[in-house]
Amino acid sequence: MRTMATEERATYCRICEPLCGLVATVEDGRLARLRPDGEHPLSRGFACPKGIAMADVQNDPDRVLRPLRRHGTDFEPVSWDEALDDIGRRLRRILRDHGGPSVGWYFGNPGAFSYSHALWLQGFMTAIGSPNLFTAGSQDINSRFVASRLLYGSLTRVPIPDLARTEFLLVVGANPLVSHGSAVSAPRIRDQLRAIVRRGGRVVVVDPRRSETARAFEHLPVRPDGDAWLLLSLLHVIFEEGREDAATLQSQARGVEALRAMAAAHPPEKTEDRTGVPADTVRTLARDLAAASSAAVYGRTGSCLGRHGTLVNFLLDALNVVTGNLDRPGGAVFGSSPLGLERLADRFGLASYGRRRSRVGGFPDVLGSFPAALMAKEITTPGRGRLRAMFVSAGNPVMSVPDGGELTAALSRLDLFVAIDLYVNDTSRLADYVLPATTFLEREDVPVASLGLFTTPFVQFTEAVVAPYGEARQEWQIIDAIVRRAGRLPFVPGRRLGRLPLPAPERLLDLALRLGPRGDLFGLRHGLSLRALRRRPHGVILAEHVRTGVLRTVVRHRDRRVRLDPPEILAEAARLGERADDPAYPLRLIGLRELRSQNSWMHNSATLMRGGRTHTARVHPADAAEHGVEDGRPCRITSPYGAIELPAELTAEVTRGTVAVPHGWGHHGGGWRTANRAGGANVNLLTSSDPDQLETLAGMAHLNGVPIRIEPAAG
Ligand SMILES: Nc1nc2c(c(=O)[nH]1)N[C@H]1C(S)=C(S)[C@@H](COP(=O)(O)OP(=O)(O)OC[C@H]3O[C@@H](n4cnc5c(=O)[nH]c(N)nc54)[C@H](O)[C@@H]3O)O[C@H]1N2
Ligand SMILES: Nc1nc2c(c(=O)[nH]1)N[C@H]1C(S)=C(S)[C@@H](COP(=O)(O)OP(=O)(O)OC[C@H]3O[C@@H](n4cnc5c(=O)[nH]c(N)nc54)[C@H](O)[C@@H]3O)O[C@H]1N2
Ligand code: SF4
Ligand SMILES: [Mo]
Repeated sequence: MRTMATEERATYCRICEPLCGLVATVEDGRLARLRPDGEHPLSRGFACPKGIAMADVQNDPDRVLRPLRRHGTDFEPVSWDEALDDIGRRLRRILRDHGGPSVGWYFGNPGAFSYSHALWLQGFMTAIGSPNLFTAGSQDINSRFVASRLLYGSLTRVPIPDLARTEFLLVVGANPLVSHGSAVSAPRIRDQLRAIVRRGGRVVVVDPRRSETARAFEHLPVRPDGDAWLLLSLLHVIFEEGREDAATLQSQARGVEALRAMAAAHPPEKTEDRTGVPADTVRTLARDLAAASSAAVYGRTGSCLGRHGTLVNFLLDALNVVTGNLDRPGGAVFGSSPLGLERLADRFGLASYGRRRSRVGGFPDVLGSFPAALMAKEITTPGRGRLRAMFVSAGNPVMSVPDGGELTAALSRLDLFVAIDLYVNDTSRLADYVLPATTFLEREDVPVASLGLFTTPFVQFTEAVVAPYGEARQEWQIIDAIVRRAGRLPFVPGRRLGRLPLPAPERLLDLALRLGPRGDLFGLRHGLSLRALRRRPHGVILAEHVRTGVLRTVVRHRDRRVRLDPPEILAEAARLGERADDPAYPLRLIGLRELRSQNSWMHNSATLMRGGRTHTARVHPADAAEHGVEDGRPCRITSPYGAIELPAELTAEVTRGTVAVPHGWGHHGGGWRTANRAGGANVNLLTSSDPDQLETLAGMAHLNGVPIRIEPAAG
């Protein structure tokens, strides 16, 4: 009888941003199960249901494990060589006939958790000479990056709340008890928030929905998209009552007079209509915030996806500066990557903003990418630079980008469409080829994108815990092979590097670690190297707290001061409220994240779908009564751009006038059978890809606060 080889291997989860430690049990080369890692120094035995259920994805019989080629309306398996040869040949022809810009790439959210995927993708774009990169960022966080660019002169410096030391956390549009924290990496974030209250501090949650986080702490309901007015009114009160930290402002910032003037126009009594927040409440909150011994103002998708996302993010940080809470213990602080990435990005011109303009709509690039909402029109609008070929890796833009219907039609018209994914999803089902990617459990990694966002500075390297199943390959290998088949070489991205071919990712990582701010400088001092990280499989805490007093090294403006009067922001503030409300659409649609979903991609897990989960629209009982909508009955939601039908779930957790619907449901036609059976509707049939509807400064999709009406569904 054969004995089974069973092994336990420490790794970390790469589904969402806390990156919790996991232990994988591997039996004969297959993943048997995942459990939380009790020895992980930050997550200390915590993992959420999604992390554990990654085992379902790993072992999913619906996973794509061989290259698939379109065959009529279906797919047939082909060998890697057949797939790559054909893709290379077609790509070469398209490049010859139409040039680099006719080739586009959409890079989805899970790609951001891989240390090698984004780098090779940049190498690909550089090699073929195309500016047409699109990412999930324009549906997620680009407004935050642009705000940082305007404030600090650097797109990639995003302040994080100093959770361990703050006495007052003001959360504007985030639900960390469900999302587990975003644009911040803080394992066990629930415990961290509770600890604030336990030591006598406060957590106040500004949200149109009484979210899980709002319920656990203090809730301040706001009208969807009312945040700009609310934040301006908070600043108004602080300035009017002389509660600003004048000394800190003097030393840290410039342009405060313009900010003061902007806020002066928005007393809380005047903004009540926009925010739904009583003026007295705003005044009290402003005083409490200014009086707190330390405070951090923090926002996430609820503050990024409205009509004025960049302005709102700017104002969040402005509040931190004005109350003297930027770059100090317990305030909003700047982490730094042990890879020295911030400096590298600046030096090599990788963190660009507005260096190029999109062909359609003339939007500035953000970190070298254009608004994904424009993809469909870039494919269908005639003229030079029209997209003829698209690659989609780790994404499902038909479900995640505005106007999924328009995108479905456009993607079907391409000369070449290649998807790199774990599944055939609603997007990749339209492709000529679906190429099988490894899961994160099948690749080595380091959390490059999160290293500067840990509230406790931390780094972890993991090996792959299982070898790739079937014929799955890592994205960098796939991209490398495609570039070479197209007759080019993948170059190190960046403007000032000349043409350096990319070495293997582990080699690059080791270099960056060793030459980075905590590196061993190849033995010149005690410090980090890949070898050192390999010896610490549960990860390494690098410091107890994020360093403060670093602002002058963070800010890239010549005078090293935070800029509170960027002309882009003043212009945006002047545009506030320009759009008249159409009485035909009296309600506002917002998003919602669920504990057992991850955007569109974990609905095929039996464990997560247990209990007959369904997709619903949460409607306030009074709004339902007014529009004749009944609990549990199908209701029709109509926006100026489309309509969907979903069962209504009546609940007073949403404020009056607000309807909340999760995104990422309504799968059909893909290869994930459980997901297809789950039903629901694609909420992004209600959102708009019209360039006029995108946020001006960052080209962000408008996904929260979308005007809608509801009525009972016919029949
Ligand atoms: N379980 C789970 N976790 C996830 C994900 C998931 O799908 N499921 N997705 C991951 C991803 S990709 C991301 S980007 C993060 C996002 O992380 P978060 O932003 O923390 O997640 P959300 O739950 O979307 O929280 C946004 C909150 O903003 C509120 N909101 C909506 N509109 C407005 C508004 O106009 N103003 C204000 N003030 N609030 C508003 C919503 O009601 C919601 O409670 O979560 C990550 N984590
Ligand atoms: N209306 C509305 N729309 C939204 C949002 C919202 O709040 N409201 N949120 C937005 C946000 S914040 C985000 S991040 C986007 C997400 O949007 P996307 O990134 O476009 O889509 P996901 O649903 O995350 O799908 C990810 C795909 O990657 C695949 N995948 C998973 N792991 C890997 C891997 O390691 N390699 C490869 N190659 N593939 C992998 C999955 O199978 C899945 O098909 O949605 C956005 N869309
Ligand atoms: S919270 Fe996020 S990182 Fe942690 S186990 Fe869950 S999905 Fe993974
Ligand atoms: Mo996201």
